[in-house]
Amino acid sequence: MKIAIVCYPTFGGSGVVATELGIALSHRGHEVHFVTYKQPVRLALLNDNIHFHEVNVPDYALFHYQPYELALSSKLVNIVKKHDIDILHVHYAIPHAYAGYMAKMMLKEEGIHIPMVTTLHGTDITLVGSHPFYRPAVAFSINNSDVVTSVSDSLKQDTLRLFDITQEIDVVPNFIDVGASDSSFTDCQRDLMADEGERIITHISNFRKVKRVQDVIEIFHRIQLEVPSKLLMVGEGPEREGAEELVAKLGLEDKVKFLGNSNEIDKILCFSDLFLLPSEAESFGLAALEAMVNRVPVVSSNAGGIPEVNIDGVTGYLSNVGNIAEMALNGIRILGDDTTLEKFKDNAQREAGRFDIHKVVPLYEELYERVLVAQ
Ligand code: GMT
Repeated sequence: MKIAIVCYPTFGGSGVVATELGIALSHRGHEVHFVTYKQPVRLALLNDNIHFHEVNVPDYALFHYQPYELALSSKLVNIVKKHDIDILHVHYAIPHAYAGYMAKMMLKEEGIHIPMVTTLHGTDITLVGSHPFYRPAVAFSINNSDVVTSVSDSLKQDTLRLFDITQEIDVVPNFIDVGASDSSFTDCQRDLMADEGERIITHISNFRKVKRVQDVIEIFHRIQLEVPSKLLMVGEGPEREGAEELVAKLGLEDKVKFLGNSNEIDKILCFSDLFLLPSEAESFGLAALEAMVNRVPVVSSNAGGIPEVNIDGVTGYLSNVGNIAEMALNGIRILGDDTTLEKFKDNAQREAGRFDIHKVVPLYEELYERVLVAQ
C-alpha cells in the first residue's frame, strides 16, 4: 500500500508513534510518505520506501496567523495525485484531521477517492480539542474520518464523553519494538551517572504542566532520604525552569541532573531502576512503556490510560494524581531491596511484550485493508 502519514515532527508521543509506525510499515513493504513541517526527529534514515514531504508556510504580513491547514491540505492533494497514495493516516486530530478532510474533498472533486484514518492521541481530545474554540471542528473531523482509532480504551471513553461522536472508534494501542531494546548495552554507562550502591531514577517528558514535574522532584526528594539515589530529568519544556528552582530550594543540585532532549533514551533507560510518571492526564503513557521494555518499573499516577500499561503491584504502582507521599513510598518499596527490584524489572519487561510492534502494526494494516475494501 502507499500510505501518507501526517504528524507532528517533534519530541511528542504522537509524532514518535507516527514515525515508528511509518518506519515499521516501510519494513513490511509499504511505501510511506511523511507529510509535516519538518523531518520527524526519529526519522533518521530515508529509504526507497520512506519519503518525507515538507509543508512550507511562507510568512505573509497580512496574516496574523499563517494558515498551516491550508498549506497542509494543498500539499496532501498534490502528494496523493503525484504518488498515487491509497490511504491518508493522520495522527493528532488538530489540525491534521481537519486538513485531511479538506484534501479528501478537493480530491473527490477530481474523481479521486482516498480514505482517511485518524488516530487520536490524547491532548488533541482531552486538553485542546474539547475546548469550545475547537470542539465543533474536531468533532466534525472525527465523524468524517473513514476510520478512527484511539491509543487506549480510556481515550476512547473520553472522546465519547466529550464529543458527540457518530463514528466507531477502534482502540489500537501504542507499541514498542521489544526486540530492538537490549538492556545489556555494552555502552550502558551507569557509572557516569551514579555512584556504586546508588539507585537511578528517571523521568522523561516534554516538561509541560500536565506532566507535573514538580511532583517528580518532590517524590524523589522523599525517596532519596531513604534510598541513596540520583534523579535524571530528560526532556525540555516550559516547566523545566520551575523544576530546577525546586531542586535548588530542596538542596538536591548534586543529586538531580537535567539532561535535555535525547534521541537515545534507551541508553539512559538501560541503567535506570525506576521511572516516575505522575502526570495529571495521559492517554497512554508511551514513556512508561519505553521504560518498561528496558526493564524499568514505573511509579505513576492512575490518570487516563496509564493503568492499561502500568499494572499496579506488578510492573510498578499507581496512585491518585498528586499523591506524592504514596508515590514516594511505592518507589521506596520497589528500590528498597535487590530481590524486589529484580522482580519488578522482570515483570515490567514481560508486560511490555503486550504492546510489541509485531502485534500492533498488523492491526493498522487490517484497518487499512478494511477501509480500502469498503471504498
Ligand atoms: O503528552 C505528551 O507527551 C505528548 C502527547 C502528544 O500529543 O504527542 O502525548 C500523547 O500521545 C502519546 C502517544 O500516543 C501518549 O502516549 C501520551 O499519553 C499522550 N499525552 C497525553 O495524553 C497527555
